[in-house]
Amino acid sequence: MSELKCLLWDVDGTLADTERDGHRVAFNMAFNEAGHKREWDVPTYGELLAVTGGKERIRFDIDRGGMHEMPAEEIAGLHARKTIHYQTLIAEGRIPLRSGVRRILEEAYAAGITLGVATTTTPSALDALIEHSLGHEWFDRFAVLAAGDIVPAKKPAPDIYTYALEKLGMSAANTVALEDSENGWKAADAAGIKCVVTVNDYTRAHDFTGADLVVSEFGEAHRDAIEVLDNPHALGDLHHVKLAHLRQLLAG
Ligand code: XBP
Ligand code: MG
Repeated sequence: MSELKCLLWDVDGTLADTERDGHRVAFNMAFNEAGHKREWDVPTYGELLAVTGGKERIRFDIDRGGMHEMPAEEIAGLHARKTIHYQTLIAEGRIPLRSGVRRILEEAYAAGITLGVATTTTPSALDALIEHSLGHEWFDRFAVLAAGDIVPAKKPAPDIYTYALEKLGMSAANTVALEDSENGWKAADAAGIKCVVTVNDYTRAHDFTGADLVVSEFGEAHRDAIEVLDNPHALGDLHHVKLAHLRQLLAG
């Protein structure tokens, strides 16, 4: 039995549905601008999401014959342009937070729970989402923003979670992770952190066997009840996910 002291948040797909209408669109803008005859449509991008990290995703598409060969510096340049396009899309306010995210964040912050981010996304892309979707004050409210190439191995490796815990001086036993994908859940699990999964259209069919709670969204009291896909700890009253449920996961 442990006390909940820390929440570690994934970003893409968890805080907001950034992949389909944010990252994917920005990749295509960068490809088009650079004269690459390549467009990642919605299903293709779903396949490519098996690989975390934008540069790694381009490399993967090259290796499977989707794009022509290019050196690492060119991939990095293409990805840098993609990140700029992504920041612009986010600044236009196109990507709202998912339901229940702000409520849980605010309740946890008010309760003195340490908040952190553990993501494979690029730091400047994360900054744009915080600034435009969450609000500037959240730069101070997150005690750590662990992102991108700060660790060599991206999710499903546990490294980004281990890094965040070390930075915070926090134990995995007092922490819950919030994730949306199989790679994300595996990363949290490999770091020994209990994990709540909130699925989206890209991740609903992923294998979350062993996750601590799997839901369609965190939800809100005034909206329809969320869909509970897996509830192995038998948490009660899951109309929407509350901070109390996250505490219960560690208490049980
Ligand atoms: C998701 C990712 C990222 C984004 C693209 O990160 O794998 O690569 O798709 O971002 P998470 P970059 O779910 O861990 O937040 O192009 O900046 O890598
Ligand atoms: Mg994610």
